[in-house]
Amino acid sequence: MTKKYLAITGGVGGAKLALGLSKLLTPQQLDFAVNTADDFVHLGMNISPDIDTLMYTLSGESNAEQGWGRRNETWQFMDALKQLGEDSWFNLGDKDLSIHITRTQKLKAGQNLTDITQNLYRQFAVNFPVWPMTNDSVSTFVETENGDLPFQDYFVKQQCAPRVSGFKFKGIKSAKLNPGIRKLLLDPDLTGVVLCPSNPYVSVDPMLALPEMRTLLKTCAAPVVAITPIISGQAIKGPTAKMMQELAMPSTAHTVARHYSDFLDGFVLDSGDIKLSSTIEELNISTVTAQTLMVTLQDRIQLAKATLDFIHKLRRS
Ligand code: FO1
Repeated sequence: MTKKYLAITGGVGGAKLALGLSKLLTPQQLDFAVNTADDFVHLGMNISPDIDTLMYTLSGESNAEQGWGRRNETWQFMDALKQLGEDSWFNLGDKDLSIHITRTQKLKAGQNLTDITQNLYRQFAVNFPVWPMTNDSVSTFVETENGDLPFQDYFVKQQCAPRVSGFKFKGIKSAKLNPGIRKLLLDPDLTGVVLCPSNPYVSVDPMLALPEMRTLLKTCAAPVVAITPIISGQAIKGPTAKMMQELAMPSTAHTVARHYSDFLDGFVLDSGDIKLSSTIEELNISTVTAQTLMVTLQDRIQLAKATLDFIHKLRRS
């Protein structure tokens, strides 16, 4: 029987492991569920950063230094916009614009985000089924010392500087989990679920907050395994560790494992954090160590392999 995995991913960090998994598994074996709570309307366009980051990463089109946006990008639109004195804090490359304009037009014409996304991925020769977490509109707001900030305002405009005290996912209660994700999580032949190393609070939590999602993860037939986004107390990229400190939690892999402890079967932590294994196992979560820093493509593939091996071990035990 074909093995079947679901990888749950947010932005740049998650996409790195997603690429590793895509090199080991076929589109028949691997689906992706993607966060859409970072999505926003900017300059009249519907932007879906995590969907696009995954698409560019899997197709080899991503800007490797930034992690987001396209390689060999040009910025004439942004330069012209700046000359007009208009809003230029969110950088939209000339080639990248074609995606936002296409998405906006098709949403306006009544297509749903899943169909639009899957068609765009096909144009980029990415054949893995990709499921936006929902077709409905959900927006993350970061609760800060300066009030509630829309996610991209906090993340890009204010460079994650304001102190964080919590998060809100506007629209979450009435949003429906994507039926494609629901179907996979109910499949008795599902082999494994991988929670990629994305920010637990702003990339993964919106997906977990969708009605049904947490229960489906608790009851699905397959082991659910998360990979740490924190190595030796530091986030490789992004504000995860800073958020933990501001939320008065230790910035450790243990905090991440505990965050998912109601549904998690296994946790991959960095080899340098091996001392945390026993306290994570006390949460009834199996652990394995691996090199979780992904610099090269080989690192991504190796971590993906360690994750899949771990899932198989958990299935046997
Ligand atoms: N991140 C930035 O730090 N600065 C930007 O100007 C920026 C523009 C941008 C445009 C399109 C896109 O798909 C992503 C973009 N990102 C930018 C990344 C994005 O803010 C984050 O990747 C996610 O929302 C967090 O996961």
